[in-house]
Amino acid sequence: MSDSREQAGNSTAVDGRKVNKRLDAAAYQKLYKASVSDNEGFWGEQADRIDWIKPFTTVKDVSFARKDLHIRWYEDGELNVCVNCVDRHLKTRSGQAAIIWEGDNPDQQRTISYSELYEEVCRLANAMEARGITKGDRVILYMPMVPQAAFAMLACARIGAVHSVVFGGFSANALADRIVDCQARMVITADGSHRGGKTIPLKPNVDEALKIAEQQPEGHQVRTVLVSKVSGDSVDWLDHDLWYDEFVPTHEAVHEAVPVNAEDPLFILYTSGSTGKPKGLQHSSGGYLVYTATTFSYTFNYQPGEVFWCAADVGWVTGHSYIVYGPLANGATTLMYEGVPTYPNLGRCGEVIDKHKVNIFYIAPTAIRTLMTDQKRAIGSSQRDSLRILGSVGEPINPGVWQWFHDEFGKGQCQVVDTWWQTETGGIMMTPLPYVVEPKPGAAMTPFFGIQPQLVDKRSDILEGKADGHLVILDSWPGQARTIWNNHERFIDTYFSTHDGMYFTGDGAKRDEDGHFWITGRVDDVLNVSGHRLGTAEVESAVVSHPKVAEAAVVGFPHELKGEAIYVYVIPNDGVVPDEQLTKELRDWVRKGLGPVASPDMIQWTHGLPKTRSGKIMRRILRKIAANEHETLGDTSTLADPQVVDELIDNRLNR
Ligand code: 6R9
Repeated sequence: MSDSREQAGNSTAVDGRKVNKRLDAAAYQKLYKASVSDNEGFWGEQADRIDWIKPFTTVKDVSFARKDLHIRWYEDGELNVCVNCVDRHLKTRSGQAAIIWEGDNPDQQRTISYSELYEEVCRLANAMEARGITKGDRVILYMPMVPQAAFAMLACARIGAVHSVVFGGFSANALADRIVDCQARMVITADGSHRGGKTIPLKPNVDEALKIAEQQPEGHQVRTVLVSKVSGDSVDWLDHDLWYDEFVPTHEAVHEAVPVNAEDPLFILYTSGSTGKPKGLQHSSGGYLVYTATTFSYTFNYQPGEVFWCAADVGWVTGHSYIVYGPLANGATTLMYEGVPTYPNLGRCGEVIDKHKVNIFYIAPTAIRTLMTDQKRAIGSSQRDSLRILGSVGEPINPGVWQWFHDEFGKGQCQVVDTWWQTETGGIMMTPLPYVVEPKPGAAMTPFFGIQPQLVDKRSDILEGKADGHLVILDSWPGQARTIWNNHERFIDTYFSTHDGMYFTGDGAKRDEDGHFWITGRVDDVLNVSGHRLGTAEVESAVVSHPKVAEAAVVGFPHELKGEAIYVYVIPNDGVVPDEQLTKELRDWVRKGLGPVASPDMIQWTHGLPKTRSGKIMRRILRKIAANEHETLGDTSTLADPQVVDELIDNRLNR
């Protein structure tokens, strides 16, 4: 199969500059078709992007059948992910910037070359081994957006330990759940983090999380907490605590990387589902790295020497795949930003782009919408002429927002890629490739090589042509999550039981007359608040755990900036008279339980909830009321007590 990877490609003039397109539309079509018809051939060839210690002999061994579900890629190959992201670049680009770090405070920055990255990671790997961490052990990272977060991910990969990054905005409770679920042996954290000019405590949350974990039946296995000095706040000190900045530098700056099998887990990342507690999606070493390296290279048309900025947090999958692994596997320069896009003012993104000559900028629609609240300030005095490609991820991008991003922020000089994918997919699954596929504002457009998306109806029948249905993927790809940590049954139930023999994404999508895909959003009970995934069930459990609450139902409603916001309907316990004070208390309770991202936007107290006679809450009705669309409620005849609906409408909060 002719892979365009090695083809020099002629440079052509697009967007007012000379670019190396690498592919044209016809070549894309041809390569896409070949990547599906000879899937193993395609992925076998892409695997050459990385160095293998022991070459694999089989590319793919997959079954999506419920009874025999397994996903294996390159299964007898051995590699080391860290060596691929760091060591192998030392020959050609040891002095090149691997990571450019930009502080929350605009006066702070640090550039880390590939050779410095090597030394930092080796010291930490040695330090972790000195504390007894070995291959297969789980390590929780609860970190600010500082270089040490990337060092820690890579050091885990170097010794074959499995990292699980927990977003710094999550609460002690959420952290405790994850520490217990994956039975972590070490936590790497910081005293606190800087975001938007404020300091946010992290170490105190770790202390509290470990206390909570101790009280659970399974207990916890954490023997070391490694604390990086970031905020300078004073913290309590316990026997298992060690300062990163004192302990790590005492170790050698060379380390012999541990070979791992392609299917050995690289990381576990927790994400919300429609029911129960967050699931720990387990990702592989070999397949994941091949997939992120390939998608990074094609989707962003990355050219050697360019600066790539993904403005996500490393606590999300986007940060894993496109701040750390995808860029570094390609020997790229990746920019890591500590703060929020709006601090100290709305012009910060443009300033950072000018300061570091960013060529490719990848961000979530929710952040773009915030910039659009004051377009003049967002543009500020920045020039942004270094920009060549703009990317969007995390939720559907409204066509008007796309247009502004392209016309104003990108000055009409950039290709915009709207990339659809999920924690479960490991990397980008659909996107218009730059210079190749003419984008339509708001559409994820076309599948990546080897990906076979399809639309099905509720009976799992495949829909042809122009259609609207559940989005499924028919066959595996190397970056696919392999299982849910410690719960393979749940993995099968969640993703492979709704539509037999297919991976169900949980999203709905449309295909237009040209065959292009438009993602319409979740079809399950998962909310997408500012690009963060939250299960309605998770928020409901947090609400009902309050001693004055009897029952609750949570739905999302459209929100101009956040995309989706949280609306909570609550029934108080008998004898409790809800007032403003209690509403505030409940909001704080949920924030404390799940973290600030889950803070309810609206809390409506009620005497009842619309239930069917079998006791199921009819969320469809609650969604309509929350969206102030009660005129179009639809059929309510199956409700046990239709009067409840009138009360809910009379007292609705979103008018
Ligand atoms: C990478 C990431 C996944 C869910 C996904 C979908 C939504 C992500 C999107 C998009 C429309 C896009 N989503 N990208 N919807 N267009 N370009 O976001 O992972 O946090 O697991 O969320 O986000 O609903 O199912 P994750």
